[in-house]
Amino acid sequence: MTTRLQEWVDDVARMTRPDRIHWCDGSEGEIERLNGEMVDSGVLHALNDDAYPNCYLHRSDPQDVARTEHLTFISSADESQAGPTNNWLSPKDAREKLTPLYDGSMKGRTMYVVPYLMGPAGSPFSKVGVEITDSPYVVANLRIMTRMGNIALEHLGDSDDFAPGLHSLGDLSPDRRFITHFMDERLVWSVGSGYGGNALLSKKCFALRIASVIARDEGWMAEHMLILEVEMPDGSLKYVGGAFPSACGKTNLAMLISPLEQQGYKVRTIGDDIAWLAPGEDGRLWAINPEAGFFGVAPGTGEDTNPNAMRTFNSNSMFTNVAMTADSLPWWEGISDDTPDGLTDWRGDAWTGKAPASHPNARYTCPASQCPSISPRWEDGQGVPIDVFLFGGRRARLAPLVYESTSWEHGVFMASTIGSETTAAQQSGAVGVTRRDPMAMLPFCGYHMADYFHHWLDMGKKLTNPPKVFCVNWFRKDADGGWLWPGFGENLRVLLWALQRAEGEAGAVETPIGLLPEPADLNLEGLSVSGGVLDELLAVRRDEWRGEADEVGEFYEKFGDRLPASMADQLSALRGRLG
Ligand code: OXD
Ligand code: MN
Repeated sequence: MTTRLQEWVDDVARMTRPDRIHWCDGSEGEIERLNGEMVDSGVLHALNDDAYPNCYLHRSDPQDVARTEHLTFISSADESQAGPTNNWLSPKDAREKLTPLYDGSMKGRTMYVVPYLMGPAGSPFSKVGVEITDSPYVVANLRIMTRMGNIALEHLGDSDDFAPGLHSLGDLSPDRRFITHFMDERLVWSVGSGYGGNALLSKKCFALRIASVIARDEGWMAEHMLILEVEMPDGSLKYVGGAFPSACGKTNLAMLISPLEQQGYKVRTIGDDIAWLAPGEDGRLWAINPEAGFFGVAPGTGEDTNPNAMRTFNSNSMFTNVAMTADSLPWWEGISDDTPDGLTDWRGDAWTGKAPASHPNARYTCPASQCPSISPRWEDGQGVPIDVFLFGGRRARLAPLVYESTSWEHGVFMASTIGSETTAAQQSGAVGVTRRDPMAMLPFCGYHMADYFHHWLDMGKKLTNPPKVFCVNWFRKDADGGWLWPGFGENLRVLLWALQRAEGEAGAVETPIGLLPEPADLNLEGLSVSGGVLDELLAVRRDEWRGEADEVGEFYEKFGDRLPASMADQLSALRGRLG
């Protein structure tokens, strides 16, 4: 172990004053002991051991059920480095505000030192983080979500290159809750929340916010993207990176079941939430999934929507804020058609039927290795070469099912404009309002978003064979509010068009917003979608898009003259094409 690590652990212990310090080794014995202790203390409930062996339910504080973006900060030296879309807290103010909250915060508790590795062991992409936490629930989740324990210390060797993260539950009050990122030190401080994205510092804090800054400096990319593999009928393997705002079905898309197996199209999962991507010597962009587990939204997950997820979390998994049946099975809206009698709701009370039994942001945490669709290449240390990027949000109108960019710059422009209706994954703000979410990174980019656009443009210059960029929208509705597109597995048909376009094999028509398929360009075999519905799914209405261009213009104003000139040019060119 390095001196830097030991010194940091000693400093934290002096500040937080735990009763005990435990260095996690990641062993089976350790997690068994820890889970047993949590069952004894009521932090976890063991679920039905026949149907869900080694699975547990955790009920969080009802005030602590989602990421809290308004309490999440970037503590870069200078406010302008954080940009207009992040909350900024000066490093000095952050220390002054948070130090008293950490002062003695671990008294009577155990302090866990949790080394973890992001990325496969031995991969040049992989990075080590160390989280100090007083939450055994966080330790158990980190053990699923990352390669945790000795494996990380071995990767670190005698290097000092690790990202430290300090987490304490504090008193769980939102009034004393802060999550901040000291960018110059690659350090995260989080206090006052035990919820996933606020407390599992490996995920949004390190693998996205901190990593996005490291990636900018080192010439790679940390993105809020799923990675999936498509095997074509000739046996070739294609790779898709997909960025969608939270709760738009990334996990379902990453695990989709091919409706075209008989035609020889197979789909496998590499990752469902985060991708680290770097240019290869071949001029392509190569990606790894730095995580080792899935932290998915439970409600809406069922046999018909995501059977692969159902097979992934039925052992060795953790459930948070779901309901429970009388037989101690986890339950949520969408897992079954019928609602069993005798449910206990997510708060632990007998369910009255007046509100959802599970929290809308209830989660499962499960090992990626258990996923039936996991690709044999998911732990390939070299990563996989990305053929196409998909960007999408939830748009009830306007955005067609799919459209393709005409250049890398146009693709970066398109990706910067995606928007989505807000969901329950964000604790603050109204649900159902459309907000712009460039590259689905708005809550996760650790620096000025305009500089992030520059970085995307620069990366394109380093790639002789960049991924083709597409926007998709599975969520378009008809006048009566019904979905136009069946979604789920059928989304493969859209992916296939994109992959064929990347190979120069499928047709497209030019429109003012980009290239669109005609219905005949899509593989629709076995799918019953009427011609009228397809026309509506692929409709581009100039008047609506003129309004959209105005909104994008307003959004871009936030960035002032830091916005790359070529993005402003793309917007004017769009306006020109719309007339
Ligand atoms: C997540 C999120 O939990 O994006 O992955 O909110
Ligand atoms: Mn996410």
